[in-house]
Amino acid sequence: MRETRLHTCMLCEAVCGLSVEVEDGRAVSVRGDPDDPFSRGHVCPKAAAIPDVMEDPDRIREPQRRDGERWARVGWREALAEAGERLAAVQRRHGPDAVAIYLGNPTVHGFGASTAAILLSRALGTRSRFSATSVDQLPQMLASLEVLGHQFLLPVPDLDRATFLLALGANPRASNGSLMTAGDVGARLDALRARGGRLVVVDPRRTETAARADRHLAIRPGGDAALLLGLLHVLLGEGLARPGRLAGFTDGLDRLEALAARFPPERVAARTGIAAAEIRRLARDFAGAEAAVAYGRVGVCTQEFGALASWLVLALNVVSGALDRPGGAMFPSPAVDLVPGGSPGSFGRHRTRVRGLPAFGGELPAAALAEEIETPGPGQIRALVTFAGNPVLSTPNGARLERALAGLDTMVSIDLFRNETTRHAHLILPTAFGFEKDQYDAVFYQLAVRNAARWAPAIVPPPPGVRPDFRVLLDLALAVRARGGGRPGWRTGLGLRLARALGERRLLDRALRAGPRRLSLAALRRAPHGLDLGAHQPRLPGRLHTPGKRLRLFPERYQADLARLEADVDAPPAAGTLLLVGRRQLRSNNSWMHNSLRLVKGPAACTLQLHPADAAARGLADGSLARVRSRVGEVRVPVSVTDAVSPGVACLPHGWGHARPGAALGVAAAHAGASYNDLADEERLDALSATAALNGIPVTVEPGG
Ligand SMILES: Nc1nc2c(c(=O)[nH]1)N[C@H]1C(S)=C(S)[C@@H](COP(=O)(O)OP(=O)(O)OC[C@H]3O[C@@H](n4cnc5c(=O)[nH]c(N)nc54)[C@H](O)[C@@H]3O)O[C@H]1N2
Ligand SMILES: Nc1nc2c(c(=O)[nH]1)N[C@H]1C(S)=C(S)[C@@H](COP(=O)(O)OP(=O)(O)OC[C@H]3O[C@@H](n4cnc5c(=O)[nH]c(N)nc54)[C@H](O)[C@@H]3O)O[C@H]1N2
Ligand code: SF4
Ligand SMILES: [Mo]
Repeated sequence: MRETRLHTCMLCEAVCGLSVEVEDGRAVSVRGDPDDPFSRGHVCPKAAAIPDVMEDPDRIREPQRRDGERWARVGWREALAEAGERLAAVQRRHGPDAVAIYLGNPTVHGFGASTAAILLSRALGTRSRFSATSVDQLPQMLASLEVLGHQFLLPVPDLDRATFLLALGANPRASNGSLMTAGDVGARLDALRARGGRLVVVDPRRTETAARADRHLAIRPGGDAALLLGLLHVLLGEGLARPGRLAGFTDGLDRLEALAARFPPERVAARTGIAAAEIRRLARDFAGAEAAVAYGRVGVCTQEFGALASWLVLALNVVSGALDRPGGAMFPSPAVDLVPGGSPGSFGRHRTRVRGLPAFGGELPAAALAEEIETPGPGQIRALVTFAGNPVLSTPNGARLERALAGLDTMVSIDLFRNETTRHAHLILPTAFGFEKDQYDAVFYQLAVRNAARWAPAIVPPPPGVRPDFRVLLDLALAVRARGGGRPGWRTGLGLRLARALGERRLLDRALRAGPRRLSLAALRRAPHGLDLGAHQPRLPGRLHTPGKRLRLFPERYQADLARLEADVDAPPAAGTLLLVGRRQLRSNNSWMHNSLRLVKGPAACTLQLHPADAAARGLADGSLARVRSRVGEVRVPVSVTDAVSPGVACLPHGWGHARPGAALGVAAAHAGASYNDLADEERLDALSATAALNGIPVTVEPGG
């Protein structure tokens, strides 16, 4: 029997509503749900690949145990008991911090998984906590913590009402938007321009988004903080600042003005690669637009000046009055509000043992994981739990991390596949995926351009040997605790047993009822296409979490990093080196969907883009193989010559590199590509926030034989 069921895509932040044809318990086709008021029927090519992942012959369908290089099936009871005992034994012997946990990106793509993953983290009682945050949005969360008082108070561009979008280091036409959940973001960008609005993109590459913008400014990698100071210089120096009602509760405007005064466009032009006249024009256009908003994303965060640049994006929105104004950068009012209950966040409360790098929100930078495993001494990491992550391909110097993982006493991975990371585990615990799970995106409705909510129940049964994430995470936590693991005195907040007994649905129902809109699971069930909860309303100063509800425009924290910025701004550009930047691709999703033939067939996607002049200077032509070297490693990849990248810039997508031995991903291995993060340097960090500076890596490129 064939029936149409509704679900929500769990792959990227756009949370598209899906209409799925189900036949005999199998999803046979996936389309956009035209009746979803938020995504309006939009989907991208990845949605069709969800069933590919569910039915992938390489998917792990029963717990597996590794003995040397051999893998064998093991029952759940035995697997959980053994995982619990192995982890608890390490903690009993070496202390709670000897067990680390790494939470990958899909953790935030579901209410049940994220809730249970936090509980497992707390149950382990370890300070050795890592996640994808420190290779992603950490600088934006830090800016929100410092300026607004809460790490989750992330302002979102009010895309549907803006008349001028300044996008830095973001490519929503490929990524479908990030920290800006927007169904059919391409159509929303088109609509902005159709109503007379303007889109200006700042990116070292003429991206898919830049190619359809009013203006593209090809910035030199890492130049954003300098550019933003140049813009602020013009705004503040020419009397164009319009903080409006924000001025009534903002501190530090005078100090920001004094800082910006030191950065006239003429001073930053060489560092940014953007002419002073262009910077002045941009500042005036931005100030003159009715509803302008600045938006920065991955390219602004994962670079050498990620923290300063992310702060200055927010500062530009304050100075121009865009913050909390319709058409500006606004704060959603989601049905499940993560701000009041969630921890406001912290920075530098503890540090890594080896390099002394700061924790953010209790998490240590992923760039430090390998050395914390390798370096002996008290607190050395001897065991690792990974959940829905692939740090060997997604964090800097993956090759080193891989060697470190091989030396662990114990590793337990909760994942769908035996991939480049999980193949080092001693036990892999497989979970339900896709349409086999309920879907509610608490995190992404907190980041949506319009208030919305959509809940979908699982619509097909999982393979009999797998279990829901929620249950596996809690059962693992209980198994470790039962054997004397964890940290005495550390509580999980919500009890593990209680959480397990209540189950994911009742916990969600509670969270919805406690939320500001007093919704319930029943209310969401009655609206299977999703609820439109309206446009954003101004929420400041009420929503600020700072003492006295003041907006701290110039937090002390950033002062310390300004000397480094000034030195960089005035340094002459190094001649001859190429700077490597990343490239997200519509048909690829971080490191883990390359086993879907439908997505990887066709011309190779993992190519190094070079400007024609740079290619010619190195004797490289389109399609020829290049050897790319950085301080930490080298890869060989085919070249694709294009003037979309600026001279001096080389561009490579991340998440590839599937030729490593030991993984069980047949299709991906046949379309292996090379891993960007074999070039990314674990010592190249944004010095202030310890976020990995994955972009702007100096590399040499030569013919690769
Ligand atoms: N198809 C697809 N969609 C995805 C993902 C995916 O892998 N594939 N991943 C998802 C995830 S986890 C995230 S976090 C989001 C990310 O979403 P985005 O941030 O929109 O994605 P990117 O394409 O990485 O955009 C970063 C841009 O920064 C540019 N850049 C590099 N260095 C600099 C610099 O120094 N300054 C400036 N101004 N720009 C620079 C790069 O050229 C690139 O175009 O995408 C999500 N959506
Ligand atoms: N050079 C470079 N590196 C980057 C980036 C970049 O732009 N450039 N981007 C960074 C960013 S923004 C991010 S978010 C990270 C992502 O980095 P990670 O989070 O470490 O890795 P992913 O590639 O997202 O891998 C997700 C894993 O989760 C598994 N998985 C998927 N769905 C589920 C599920 O429902 N349940 C379970 N149990 N497992 C599941 C997949 O099989 C896969 O193993 O990469 C970062 N690394
Ligand atoms: S845009 Fe994102 S949420 Fe929408 S179908 Fe594609 S991957 Fe899924
Ligand atoms: Mo990400």
